[in-house]
Amino acid sequence: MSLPSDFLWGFATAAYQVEGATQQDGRGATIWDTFCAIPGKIADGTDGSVACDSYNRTSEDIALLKRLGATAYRFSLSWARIIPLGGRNDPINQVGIDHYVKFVDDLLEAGIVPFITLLHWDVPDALDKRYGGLLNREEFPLDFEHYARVVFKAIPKCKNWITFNEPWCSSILGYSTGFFAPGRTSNRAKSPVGDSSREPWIVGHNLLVAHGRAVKVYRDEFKATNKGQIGITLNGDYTYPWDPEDPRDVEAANRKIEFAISWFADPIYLGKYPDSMRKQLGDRLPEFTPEELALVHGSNDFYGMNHYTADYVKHGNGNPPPEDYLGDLSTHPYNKHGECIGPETQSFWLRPNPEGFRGLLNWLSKRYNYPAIYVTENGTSIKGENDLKEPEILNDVFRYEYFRDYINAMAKASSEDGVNVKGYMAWSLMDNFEWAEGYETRFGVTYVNYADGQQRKEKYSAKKMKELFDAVIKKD
Ligand code: GBH
Repeated sequence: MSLPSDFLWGFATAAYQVEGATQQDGRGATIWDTFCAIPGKIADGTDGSVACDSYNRTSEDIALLKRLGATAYRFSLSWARIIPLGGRNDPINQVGIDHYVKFVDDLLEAGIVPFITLLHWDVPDALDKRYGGLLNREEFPLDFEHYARVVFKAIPKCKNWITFNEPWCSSILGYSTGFFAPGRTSNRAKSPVGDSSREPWIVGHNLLVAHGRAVKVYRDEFKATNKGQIGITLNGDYTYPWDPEDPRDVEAANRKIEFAISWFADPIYLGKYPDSMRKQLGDRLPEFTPEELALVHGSNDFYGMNHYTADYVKHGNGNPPPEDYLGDLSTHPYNKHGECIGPETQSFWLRPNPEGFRGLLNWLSKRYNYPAIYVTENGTSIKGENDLKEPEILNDVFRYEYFRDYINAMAKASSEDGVNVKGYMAWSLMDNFEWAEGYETRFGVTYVNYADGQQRKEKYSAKKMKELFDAVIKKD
């Protein structure tokens, strides 16, 4: 088992989860600042106002990456630092741009290849208030296109661009369950506004069109000179039928991936929404206009893959409620024979299943004709980790074993199955603000001591990562 000699590996983070400094240097508010301020939305009542303070510690973070041997780093830009009000006629904040230009220069100087995500969920709040943010089919894609152009122009040295992180989460968690900002849902106990039967499908559609617009700008105006590549990052679990003998479970397991991933990837690679989604959602799933489809179809230079876990899937009753977003099915940690998918972690949705990583790499490769894949996130929390103190908390053997098994599964997919995987970024470089879970759930290979000035200390998994990759990356 092996990975190609030019394989890139490193770590990933996102602006709102690590930067802090939310009031600094002219940054505008984002929907996450607003959401965190609503009592009850974040488990421990915290927010991202300080987080890891990475905005003020760029050289410390780069030194850390270098020490760990990383050859790539994926991070996201805070749109509201660059255009505080977000819109295409709003003022630009040069200090925000300068910050990221210098960060990219410093990464390159350290020999680390930057992967920039344009939007990792933190939509400028002013756009949400002005016209409904992601719900607006005309305005949002145009404002995103403008923001993308400003950034491409300012940072020509970055060669790897990701438009959106996990549009599934923005759509479903933001507009169906209300678990994430802006928290809209039909559940009136959670939100006075929202329509879970329609809004998530509209938002998903608008994100696809906005992605297509940004890609067109990059290809038309920058690609020839800057020679970079651009894609979108999608999240999705692998699935196994709860009862492999029941064809309805087999079909449901496949449908689960279609509702999570093909919702976005089919329009991009195949030029249409999956039949299973059209069948269940009817006209609640928007239709592409010819102009929109021309923007979306063929709009990935590479596939950005976020992957963490797998589920057993049982078929539903054929009559899903209007707020169903899974595809008329249920997910389970145990199958019919009582076999468990993997051990528990601190995250209710995450159980390690490395074989599923290989399974999904193959599933994607077959459906989308072996695209270039960058794994833009993969990692795990550990049950009870946050209850530990130093030095025990640094001894994350469970996380190390997770990485070892997932990296080996990926190497097998590469050398034995012909999957075209070109890079891997572990989630995450350091413990950080885990959205609705606050700081109670840790994903870092580096421990962050929030009680003591955000001090960083490498865990065991951080120190072992280079060794794991050295063992599988081919030498020229
Ligand atoms: C990533 O999403 C994010 O990109 C990153 O910011 C985050 O810190 C990291 O995971 C760790 O959580 O509420 O039952 O419907 C991972 C994919 C998809 C995992 C949605 C949680 C919630 C399922 N996420 N899922 S549910």
